[in-house]
Amino acid sequence: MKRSLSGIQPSGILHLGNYFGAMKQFIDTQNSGEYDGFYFIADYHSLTSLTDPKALKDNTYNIVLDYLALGLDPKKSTIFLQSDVPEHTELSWLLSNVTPVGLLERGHSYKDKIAKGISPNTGLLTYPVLMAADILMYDTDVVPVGKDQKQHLEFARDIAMKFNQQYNVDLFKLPEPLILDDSAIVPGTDGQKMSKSYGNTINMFASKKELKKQVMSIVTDSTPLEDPKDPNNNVAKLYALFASIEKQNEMKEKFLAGNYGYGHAKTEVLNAILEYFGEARERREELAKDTDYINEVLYEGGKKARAIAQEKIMKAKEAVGIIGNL
Ligand code: AQP
Repeated sequence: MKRSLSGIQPSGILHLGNYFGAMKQFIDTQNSGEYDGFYFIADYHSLTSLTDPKALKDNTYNIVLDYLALGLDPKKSTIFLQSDVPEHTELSWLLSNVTPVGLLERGHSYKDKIAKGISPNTGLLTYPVLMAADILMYDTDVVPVGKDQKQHLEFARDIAMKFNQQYNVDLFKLPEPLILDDSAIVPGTDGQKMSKSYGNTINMFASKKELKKQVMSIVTDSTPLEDPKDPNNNVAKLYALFASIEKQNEMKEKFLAGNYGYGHAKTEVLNAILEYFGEARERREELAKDTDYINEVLYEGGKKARAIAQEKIMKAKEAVGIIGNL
């Protein structure tokens, strides 16, 4: 059976971009029965941008709830915390020594964050090396991710090849990205990539009041109500995530005809979100009452992942000539 692996950073609350870009595919691959799925919470990665310990703890717990409420099943998939498998950081160090700094400096995500005025720490630069370790540790075949992560996947392949070549081993498998074209990059309320760190998210499990506020804040132009509007505006793009082709075309026609305002369309988007995530929202409320169950899921998942990681790190250390006695 092929192995699928991916993670999400607990750097904030899960949003539509995380869901349609990544999470939905975790669940679809799990339910296809064709993959052995490993899905983790990238808590070490989130330290590159998050410095509030309480927020990190809350976000971590929230993402596990999201995973479970949206349909990841611990009986079928391995769900764990990155930090429960310290071998990830150990492997990251070994890999960093075959990774040219120039490669990391060319990272789109790194460059985008700098362009946004974020002052980079070393972790932000070396983020793709830790990500390569996450993936290569488990002989991963496919990595379901959003399009923004495509380059990081290429880095993971480059790093694997470099390590295998340098040490003349066949230790790391080359992973393939699994990217769905129609939700490759989900736009945020401002039309740019929806991102926790850009403050432009729509969080499907936010309170209904907050969700409404987020949807109503989708940026539109000032075309008067009665005039025709661009049918590919930000509101229509987000509606497309939920609606059938027929419904999408209906909305486009209404925009072209005029007398259909952005406010009307936003209300349709809000209703679509509430309907789409209605059941998951209820399940999530139930799951939130059972902290023991959440901890048990993480404990079991961590144990299973760690056993695999311990074997792999021994082989990696042996390849580079590190003698481990313990
Ligand atoms: N807007 C998006 N469209 C499609 N996919 C997206 N993903 C994130 N945003 C979009 C996918 O979600 C997965 C988990 O992402 P992450 O949280 O690990 O990192 P990220 O891509 O950096 O997500 P954010 O929200 O932009 O986080 P911050 O702001 O903390 O950097 C990935 O598979 C990603 O492709």
